[in-house]
Amino acid sequence: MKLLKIFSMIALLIGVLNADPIDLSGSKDGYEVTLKSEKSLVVGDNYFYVTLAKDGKSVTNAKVKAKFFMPEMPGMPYMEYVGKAKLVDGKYKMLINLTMSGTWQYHLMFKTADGKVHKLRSSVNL
Ligand SMILES: [Cu+2]
Repeated sequence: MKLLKIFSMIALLIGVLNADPIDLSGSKDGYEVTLKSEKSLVVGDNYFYVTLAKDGKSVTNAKVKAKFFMPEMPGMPYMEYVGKAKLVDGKYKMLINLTMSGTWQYHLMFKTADGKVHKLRSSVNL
C-alpha cells in the first residue's frame, strides 16, 4: 500500500514535469500575438493568456476568443469549446475546458478596433 502510494506520487511528478505550459508566439497581419497557459494543460479547466501588440505597442481594445476542437473519431463525437477572453491587467484571459486528453486544434481569433477579424490556427497536445 505504501509502495503504491510512493509509486503513484512519482508517476504524478513525472507527468507534471513532462507537460510544460503552453507558451507560443507568432504574428498575424502585423500583430504580434502570444498565447500562454497559466499551468500545464489538464483535462478540465485551463486558463490562457493572450497578448497583442502592434509596432511594439500593446493592443488592449480588441475582442479575443478561441475555439478548441477535436474532430470526430471512431466512437467519439466532435468536441469543441469556445472561450471569450476578458482583459485583466493588460492581458486577455480566457477559460478553456478540455474534456479529454489528445490533440486539440484551436483557432485563436481577435477582432481589432478597425472591425477586422484575425485568426491563427494551431494545435496543442494534452
Ligand atoms: Cu477526442
